[in-house]
Amino acid sequence: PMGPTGPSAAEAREQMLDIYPKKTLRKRSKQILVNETPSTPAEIGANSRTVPGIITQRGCSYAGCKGVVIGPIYDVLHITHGPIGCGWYSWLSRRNMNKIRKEGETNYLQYSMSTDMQEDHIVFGGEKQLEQAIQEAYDEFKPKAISVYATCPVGLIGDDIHSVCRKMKEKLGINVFGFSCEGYKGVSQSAGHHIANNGVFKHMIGLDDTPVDFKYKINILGEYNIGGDAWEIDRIFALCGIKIIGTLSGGVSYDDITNCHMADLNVVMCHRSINYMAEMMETKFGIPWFKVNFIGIEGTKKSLRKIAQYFGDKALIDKVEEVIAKEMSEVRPVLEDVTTRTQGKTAALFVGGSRAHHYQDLFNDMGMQVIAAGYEFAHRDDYEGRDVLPSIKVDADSRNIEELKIEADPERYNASHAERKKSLEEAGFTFEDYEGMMRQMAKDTLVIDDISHHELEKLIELYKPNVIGSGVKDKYVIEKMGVPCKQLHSYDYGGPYAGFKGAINFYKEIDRMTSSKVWQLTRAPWHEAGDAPATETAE
Ligand code: CFM
Repeated sequence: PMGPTGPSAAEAREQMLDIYPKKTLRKRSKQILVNETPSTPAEIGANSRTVPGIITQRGCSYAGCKGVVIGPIYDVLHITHGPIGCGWYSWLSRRNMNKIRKEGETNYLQYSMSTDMQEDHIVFGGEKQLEQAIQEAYDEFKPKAISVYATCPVGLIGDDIHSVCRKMKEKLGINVFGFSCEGYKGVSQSAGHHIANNGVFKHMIGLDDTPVDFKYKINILGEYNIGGDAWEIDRIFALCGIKIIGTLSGGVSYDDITNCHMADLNVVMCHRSINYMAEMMETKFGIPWFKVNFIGIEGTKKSLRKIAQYFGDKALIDKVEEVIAKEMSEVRPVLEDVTTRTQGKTAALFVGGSRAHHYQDLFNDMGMQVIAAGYEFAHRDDYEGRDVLPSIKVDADSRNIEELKIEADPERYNASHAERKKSLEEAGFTFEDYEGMMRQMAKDTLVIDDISHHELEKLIELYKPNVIGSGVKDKYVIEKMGVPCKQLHSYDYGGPYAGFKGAINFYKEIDRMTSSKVWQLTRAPWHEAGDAPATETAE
């Protein structure tokens, strides 16, 4: 049996699938797996279209492009070309935190800019409106750069946002570029990440060749400063004496991004959203990259040590050990105290494309058992490990997004980085140890891709986990069923949870949530109304 009480994972799986009609059943069967042999994970059906009618947690391509990857760059002026809803709902709804870091910079993120497309534009075209919006935004704010995002109707009526951007770039003498990230492209926000990476690479990376005078300089890719995570990572790196040129894209400015190809190394935090960028920067500039994880103390320690080993200097290796020892002296007593209450409790995690994996480390630190987990939109490699990539023939997203053809830039390709990479590899240094979620999970746990509300309710009914990590689309359903929910996208109002101080915050928060008696007193509205609980009506 899985967890302290409840049926076996196989039985739970049957009960979740039970309700579906034949075609849906066939599809969902591939996406709900019992983790049998963690060393060689089974093939999971991931990154495929959600069956219409199922309540999914997923977002759209526009959300992945504007909302996730580019939107957080604080001094680029972001304009949504479309009806007002897309601009409105993506206005500060992700907790990527920002503050101006250099004099003379501006933070535009408190504004929501949209062309407010109307029926006229749908019928006669919206390019003039877009041109006018760019002009108006420029006159008002004089930004360094303006980016334009296409929403679904833009693609349907065929507005050419790129030619408008080119025209305005020439006219205004600033950088203006567009993203064809219409919401319907791909099967989730994952396609939007890819479109965003291509655009950032094409229009921003490599524009400023000013050398950065620092011994160890790196970029962190796939860290979006949710709840201040990037600032905790900055703090740790500053203690170690490592310079972060660009964090893509958390708390970052336009100038940082145009200059970040001057780094010696890229480390990748969220592989799902930005692996494309790491590969392109390696091809063009010769900057090596590897995967890191600053969620959980084990991951943080391992990642810091790996970076120090990469540079190979004894002084840096010692410094990193000193920082780890000092930080751990603060983490240890909190963890010991918290574990007396959290040991043996259970959790389930359903988040995005990397956190459902990364956050398992924090729960494991506290002696908690993750009984079920799944991503919303990750691909097979995020579940099964990067070594499955050669066997994935058609990527659902790649049908919609053209791969950029990147070549080495002979003038700026840093051959010394490439040589260093080669010699480190020969000495046994592993660059790509990206194992995926399933190998880390215990036998007989459930792995559920793109979980539906029905499946989630079943899971709660059968196991009543002590806490569920998820997002706002399910938070209140979960809590009405008497289980506390920690939002792992926004962190509710908490955080940071990365690094050492972040781990302390997380332990205390989960201890507070799982020790509270209030959840046992919860009576959902449907109980009061005399209705059967939702989990029963679903049957
Ligand atoms: Fe990467 Fe993210 Fe995530 Fe993601 Fe996201 Fe996010 Fe996420 Mo929400 S980039 S894949 S598209 S770690 S917004 S900061 S929390 S779903 S798990």
